[in-house]
Amino acid sequence: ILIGMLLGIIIGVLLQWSFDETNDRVISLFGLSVSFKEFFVLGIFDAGGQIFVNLLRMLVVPLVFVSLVCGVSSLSDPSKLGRLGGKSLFLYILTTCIAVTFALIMALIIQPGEGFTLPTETVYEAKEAPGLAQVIINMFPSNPIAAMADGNMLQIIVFSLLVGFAITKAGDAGKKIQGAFEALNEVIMKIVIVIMNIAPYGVFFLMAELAASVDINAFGNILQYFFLVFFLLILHALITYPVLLSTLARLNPLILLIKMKDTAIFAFSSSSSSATLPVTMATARNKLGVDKSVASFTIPLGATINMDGTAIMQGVATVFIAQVYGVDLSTTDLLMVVLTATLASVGTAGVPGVGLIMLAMVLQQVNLPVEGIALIIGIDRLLDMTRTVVNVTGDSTIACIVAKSENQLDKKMYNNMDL
Ligand code: DAS
Repeated sequence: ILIGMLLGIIIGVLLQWSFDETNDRVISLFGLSVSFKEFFVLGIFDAGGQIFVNLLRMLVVPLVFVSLVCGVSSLSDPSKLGRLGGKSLFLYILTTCIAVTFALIMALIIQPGEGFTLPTETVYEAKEAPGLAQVIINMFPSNPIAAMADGNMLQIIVFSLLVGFAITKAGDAGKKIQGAFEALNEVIMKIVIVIMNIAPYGVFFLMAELAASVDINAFGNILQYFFLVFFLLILHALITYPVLLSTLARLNPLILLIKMKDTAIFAFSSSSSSATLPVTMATARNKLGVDKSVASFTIPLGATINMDGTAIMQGVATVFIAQVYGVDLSTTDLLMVVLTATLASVGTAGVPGVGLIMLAMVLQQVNLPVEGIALIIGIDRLLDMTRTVVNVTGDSTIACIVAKSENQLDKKMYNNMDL
């Protein structure tokens, strides 16, 4: 997968350099004259990349539904679910709050937006940020099939929990259904392995299309913003999570970071926590020793509500945009950013670019001009890829901590570096 990624970047950059607008060779196919670069970049690489991401997404709803039902129905005592949920939720919210608070403080110190000229065009219409009550109400599906069709992850999670719980109370009938779900789960995990086998090609296409189309001169004027976010993302992944893992679970954090390599590449190239979910789940269960009953609950929940990387971008972007527009953020404003960024990440699924849409909610909440997003949209894709890696690393870290606290982590498997 690593080779696929590096090859993709090399080919993409070559394509960007050798075929820019001036000397882009035109090839005529069946009377259609199309530019060589367009044919490759917008044709083959884009199609290949989209097919690969679609294949990954295809699995998300069935995988979450089936593995969650299996996970809950295999719980010896369902009351454990409350503990699992409580621990996961607390840790997810805690790490996101740490992430966005740290980002705000660093952005206020570094002042990345000082001395910046303003663009004019507007980009985003901010959607109303969902209030806490609304987020909770929206978690309960009025139509679970519609929730699955729409990929509404929080509703799917709630429905799966109820089905799994009901199975434990349904005696023989429940046993039959549980067997069916176990079998289905095995089949779905086999599909994950098939898709992971074609990953090198999918990652190649995704990276080639990106490297050939990223607008390199957009960096000139917002390098400070870019590198501050990038630096904080790395810091959060290499300090916050390892500290939590070694203090709360007494596990060697280096092992987790090394075993997360494939998951990180999937997250980086797909920019989507939920598309990476099948791989995050497979890694947690087969490499980090997290028991199925814990992984099938904490990982999908994390992929949906835990986006520390996104919260870091939103913290820095908010301060950056406030500075550019000459707005002083009060302490109340900063607290509102922490709350809104945390809530926004709970309310939205992990798909590419969702961080920017949520940023519009955060800016609106503190009365900042939403068009400030135009400043950072040019390089957001690269940051999106990096923060998605941080998001899935957080999900895996919390899964290990919760599993360890429930004595559901196979420490031998975790420490086995051959896996
Ligand atoms: N791409 C999102 C994710 O999948 C993160 C983001 O958009 O900020 O986690």
